[in-house]
Amino acid sequence: MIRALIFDVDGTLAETEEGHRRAFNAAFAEAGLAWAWDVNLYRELYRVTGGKERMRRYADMRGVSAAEFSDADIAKLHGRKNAHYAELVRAGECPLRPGVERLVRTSRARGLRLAISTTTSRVNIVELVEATLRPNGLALFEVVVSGEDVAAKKPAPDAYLRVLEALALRPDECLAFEDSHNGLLSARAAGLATIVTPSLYTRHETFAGAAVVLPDLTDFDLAASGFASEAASA
Ligand code: XBP
Ligand code: MG
Repeated sequence: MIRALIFDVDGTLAETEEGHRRAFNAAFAEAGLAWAWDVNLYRELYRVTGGKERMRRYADMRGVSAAEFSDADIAKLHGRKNAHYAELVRAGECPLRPGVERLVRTSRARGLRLAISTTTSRVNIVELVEATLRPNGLALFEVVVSGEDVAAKKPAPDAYLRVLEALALRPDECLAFEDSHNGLLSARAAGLATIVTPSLYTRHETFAGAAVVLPDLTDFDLAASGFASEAASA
């Protein structure tokens, strides 16, 4: 019996990665760094989950040492990147993906519990959800676990395990929604059946182990998908 739906954020709720990429570039330019991430490079860097970790990987690729570019430098730059990202989100540049709002609202209305499990920063979750699921979008989600709340980001299962613990539900009582290979690995490692809707930066990835892979959530119907749920029996 499915009692809760657990959503990834970036790429799943909304097509956000172009927003993140542009925001990184804006922060780099503002800091006087001659760094610019194009789409192809970002696709490669995207395999590293977490914006700070992604910057560290890029510094390593360029042979820039931790002494020259410290964790404090990264944290400062990441804060500016998130500020630029917030501006883009507020300007409507990262709309929800098709079918997301319908699924979120109908599921809630039918008594399913909703949660978020993501590696992105909490501030980015708040900005996105409040800008796209008006009014009070965040209140729709009973549990929100961000990258800052866990020791290990996806593909580790930590973010999903934390959500399950907070919901006090077993994995077989929840469904995960993901867009990426790393997200799928994370959800599966937590024991969750996972619906995958590949996004702009993950379309080339493989999704072995997914319950189903769909272009988006437009036609997703929990009752018709074969998962028994509180909503279906309501
Ligand atoms: C996607 C990520 C994030 C974002 C950037 O996470 O890997 O790092 O690209 O966000 P998910 P931050 O799909 O799990 O939401 O800069 O805040 O890390
Ligand atoms: Mg994602």
